[in-house]
Amino acid sequence: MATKKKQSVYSGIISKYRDWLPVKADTRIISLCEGRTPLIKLENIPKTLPAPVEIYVKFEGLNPTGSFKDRGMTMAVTQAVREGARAIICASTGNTSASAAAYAARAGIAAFVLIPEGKIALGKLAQAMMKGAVVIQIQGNFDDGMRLVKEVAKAAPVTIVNSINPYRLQGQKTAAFEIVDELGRAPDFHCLPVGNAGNISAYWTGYSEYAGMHTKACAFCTDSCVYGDRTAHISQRPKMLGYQASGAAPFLRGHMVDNTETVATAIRIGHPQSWDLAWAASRESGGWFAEFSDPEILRVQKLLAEREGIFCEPASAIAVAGAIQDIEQGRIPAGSVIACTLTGHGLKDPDTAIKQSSAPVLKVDAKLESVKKAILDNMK
Ligand code: AN7
Repeated sequence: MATKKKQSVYSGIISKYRDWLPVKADTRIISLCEGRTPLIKLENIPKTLPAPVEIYVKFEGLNPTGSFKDRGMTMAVTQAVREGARAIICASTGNTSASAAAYAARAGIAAFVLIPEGKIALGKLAQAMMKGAVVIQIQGNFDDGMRLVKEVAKAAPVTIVNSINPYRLQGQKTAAFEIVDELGRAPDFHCLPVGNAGNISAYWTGYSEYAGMHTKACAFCTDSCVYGDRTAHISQRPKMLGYQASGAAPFLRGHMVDNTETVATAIRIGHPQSWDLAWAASRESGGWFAEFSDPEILRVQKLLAEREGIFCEPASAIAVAGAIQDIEQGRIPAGSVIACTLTGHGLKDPDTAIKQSSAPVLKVDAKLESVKKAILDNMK
């Protein structure tokens, strides 16, 4: 009998992209098999647009904790454990806390998470609580939490795992690698939501490294590259398009914002930590920023769910809202290949989804006739 060939088991982004990451050979990797998320080509929404384009969504909601944060967290926690940390800490609008809690649990260390009271989606809070993080609700917003975390990390033995930790962006840049590996090229445009602005900076680093270049966003390449010479995988990098909620849009205002409000609580951030890096990504790539109101964000979240069967959280939908608007306004030309990052899963925030859903939930008698009538009355 022929022996079965041993399959190689996928074990996360560090193993996959090790040559591109600051990880030593003997380092214990803390992973939950994050990454390898699907790049889904939209089929129905593009047909409604004035110009023929290809739109792909990178569904990062399918990471182990339901958001893109896992890519950065595997790196940050792996490094923290290597340095002997016994506790990690972050401020969070929700997803970072869920991810930090998961990777800390995996590593067997403590996680402390500071969240804005009443402004975090239920699914995210449930994750942090279940995974044993110490949840500290503050009577303030994310920006207050971030300030406190920086202060407390100077006074207590905790490692910050927010994206000011340079290992975070290193992990997150692997999403750009995956897109190129799959498409065989870089997209012409890359659309994504911007909160703390770490992710847009990370993608730009990833695309730049695959183009054989280096950016300011790579804290590990100062004068010379720590990884040595690279042959370019791609000849062109995408224009980076960043979208914000109007109630939390410092990149549109041109300065930090103090009073933030938006239904997209994930990106309710007025003092982005990667301000300079994100501006660099935007300028170097020839991209731009734009903003959307809460009703527009929710409309596109619903559109993706209804027309494509893809359920992302409100903050994520803003990437597709941006792509649609820029195609309609001609800023993205016909024939373009567009990638949109759907940063988090819709199940993170069931309250917002149910509140805005117009889908009828019918109540009928438990009888064949009643169920049959409900079906015939509601055929598309
Ligand atoms: C779904 O969890 O900042 O611009 O504390 O959860 O890299 O900050 C979340 C951010 C987009 C913005 N989409 O990314 C946190 C946090 C979702 C997010 C962003 C976040 P960045």
